[in-house]
Amino acid sequence: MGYADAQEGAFSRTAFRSAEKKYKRYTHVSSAKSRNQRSRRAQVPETDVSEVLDFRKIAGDGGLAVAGVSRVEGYDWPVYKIDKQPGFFFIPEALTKVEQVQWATQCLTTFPQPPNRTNHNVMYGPIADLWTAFQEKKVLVEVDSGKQDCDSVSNLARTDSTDASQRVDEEVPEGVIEQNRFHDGTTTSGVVCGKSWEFRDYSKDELASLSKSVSAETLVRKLRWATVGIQFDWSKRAYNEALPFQEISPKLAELATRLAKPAMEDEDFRAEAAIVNFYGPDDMLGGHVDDMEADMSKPIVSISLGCKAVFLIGGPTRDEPPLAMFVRSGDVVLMAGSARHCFHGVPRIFNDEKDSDLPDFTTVPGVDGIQLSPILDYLKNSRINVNIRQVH
Ligand SMILES: O=C(O)CCC(=O)C(=O)O
Repeated sequence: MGYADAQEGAFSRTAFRSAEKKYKRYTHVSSAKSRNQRSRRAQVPETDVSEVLDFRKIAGDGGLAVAGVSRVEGYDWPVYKIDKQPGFFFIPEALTKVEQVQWATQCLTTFPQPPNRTNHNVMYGPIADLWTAFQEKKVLVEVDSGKQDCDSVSNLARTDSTDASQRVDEEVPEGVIEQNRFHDGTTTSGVVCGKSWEFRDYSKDELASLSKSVSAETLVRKLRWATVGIQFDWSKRAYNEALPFQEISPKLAELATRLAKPAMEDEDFRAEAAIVNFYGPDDMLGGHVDDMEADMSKPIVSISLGCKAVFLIGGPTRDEPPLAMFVRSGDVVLMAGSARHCFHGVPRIFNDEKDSDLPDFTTVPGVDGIQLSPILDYLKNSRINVNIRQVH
């Protein structure tokens, strides 16, 4: 977050950019050469993942030895460090299956609740009870509120990442399109004075007569981020403590403090803010540096839930070739010290059943009466990342 230099160099052929292109998802597209030629389907290149570091293989029975990767002593569970990345730690399977389901449930139900902001704020203002509305098949409609007050922070779209207009098309094989960028940089200010949005039950016929409406299902599908704890203003690339916020819950703070231990010296990590990223199959997060926290030596505690992904960590410039590694549901990455100044990103989500490496969650109990199957259905095609920060 903060994302210094996120746009810079996006056009140039840097080592980081090359790695993103190597791992990103390509999809088939038909290309008609001319009116008289038959359209043809291009060959989608297989992604070569042979160089992707797999910590589960390193931690597994017989432990695969990888040069430059070693286990950190002093913990009852496996914690790994990488010689070339001081301050970077990887904890495979840090969360149990029960914890993964519990936190995924929180991410979809509680974390997007106001006063926490999401990418939808900019268009619709605060949306309460999105997940419930999705379960009840509700529709968000624009209504006259009579109020004249407007959202003073209107431009909160996350603009940290390169967008689709920055594609380097000459490298894309003919007939293959690149996947959508995760954060599209949209900065529309959609909050109109005197109008607000409410969830309602509408029949299809009634909906046809409405000019402005969007289903809760679409809103869940298009949910891209939520900010928890001290709120972050993407347009200013800074925390905005003037915005109302709820403190990080003691349970999340306790989890983050426990997980952060390998990257802390003598004191305890204090969880003050978190960003929850929601990735669909075609989403990615472009290379960036998180540099908005006052004390950059403190770790970012980054939890993966749902489908497997490729995570890249490079150096302080995009010119340094990044290391690629798989992150699976339950894995935790810590970035502290000099690793905090390194470009990182997520170029690829694997949502195919054979590649997603989703644990079997069917035996896991649900949370607080919330129906589990829609949460598990969501996870089948998505990845959620919760990254927790100490701001001060
Ligand atoms: O999704 C991830 O694993 C990384 C997220 C991240 O780098 C960020 O939100 O700054």
